Amino acid sequence: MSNDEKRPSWVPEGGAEGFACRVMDGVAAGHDGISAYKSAGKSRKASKYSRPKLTPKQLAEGVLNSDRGLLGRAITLAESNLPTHVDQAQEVLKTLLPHTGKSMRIGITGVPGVGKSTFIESLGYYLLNNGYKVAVLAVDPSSSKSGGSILGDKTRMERIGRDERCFIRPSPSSGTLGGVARKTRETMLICEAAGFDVILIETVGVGQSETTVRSMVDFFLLLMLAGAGDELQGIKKGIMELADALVINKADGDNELPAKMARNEYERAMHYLQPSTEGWVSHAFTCSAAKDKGIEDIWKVILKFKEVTTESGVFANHRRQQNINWVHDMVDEHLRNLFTRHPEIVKALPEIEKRVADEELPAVSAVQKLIEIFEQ
Ligand SMILES: Nc1nc2c(ncn2[C@@H]2O[C@H](COP(=O)(O)OP(=O)(O)O)[C@@H](O)[C@H]2O)c(=O)[nH]1
Ligand SMILES: [Mg+2]
Repeated sequence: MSNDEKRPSWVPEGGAEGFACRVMDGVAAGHDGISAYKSAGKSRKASKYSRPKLTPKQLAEGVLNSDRGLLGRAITLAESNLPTHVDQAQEVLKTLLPHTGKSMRIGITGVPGVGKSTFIESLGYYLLNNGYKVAVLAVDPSSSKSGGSILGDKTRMERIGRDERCFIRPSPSSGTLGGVARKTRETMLICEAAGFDVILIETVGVGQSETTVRSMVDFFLLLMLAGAGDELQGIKKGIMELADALVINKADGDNELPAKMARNEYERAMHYLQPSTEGWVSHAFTCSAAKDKGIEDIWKVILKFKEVTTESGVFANHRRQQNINWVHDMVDEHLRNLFTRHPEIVKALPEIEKRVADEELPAVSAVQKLIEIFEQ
């Protein structure tokens, strides 16, 4: 299989050797799924069937040495649901854990079309030019349905995707938000161990994914548009309270003035909101991701945030609490899976649901019945 077959369709023609993003094989095709990956310029002729099996120790060493090929393989292993792979991935992670935690973890949310991918590319470009190594991840539980979209808009990441110091990984495309979140967290840790200084996580601004991403990052940024309509206000308040900064994007051309006005309006509104992070007052800004305007100021805000919260101890506390919450989330997820996949529950549930819907059976009794079946 040629290396080109593994290239996403949006790789620019010609001169794409250094292009950092490749489409990985699905897990079912082989756990590390990058048989045709060119590592360090060496072409591997062998198919995935003859690819040497690596021990977790070798994978971890590769990650620590910033070997991009092995980084990809370690992540693919962490994304696998096969029990043997889960065990191996845990071993890799255990070795890597002492080398994690040094990056700045930033979540970016906002409705589709607001410019998240463009913003990430603009900020990523700025960071690369300032000597940072940047990893871009995505949490998009819907991406399996939409056929594995890469960060929503595939054409957006060209400028940074070519850079060797940048690593872009699409959302793991499987199942529940909880499953996607676990994999993204582990990917984030693997990227940190590989030496990336800034992790940017894009999430679709729908459903529960904001809260999930908020729970894995240090700084959470909400992108918005000027004049997006009052019907959105209800949703915005809840999400606004999660944000450490609110940025009105597309402040360019005719939209510059409305964006500034919106900024002032949101700035006022934010006085009445709970702060997202203790000891930090969130503010509103404008930027144009497409024109690279206002990006540096936002990075300065992020640096200030880090300084203030590190000083106060909130930064470290926040991460400790996130680790604890992570365990609870995974227990919840695991128990829910045990429950919903239990053969007797699968059998009994439709009838019990029907009786509850028909008001024959009170909800509490239904729960008692289900738990009884589960515990038998
Ligand atoms: N005028 C203008 N257009 C932008 C800006 N940022 C993004 N866009 C455009 O908005 C559309 C959606 O951007 P995208 O980054 O894919 O949004 P996402 O769905 O939030 O990731 C694209 O057509 C972008 O070119 C900006 O700052 N100014
Ligand atoms: Mg996008």
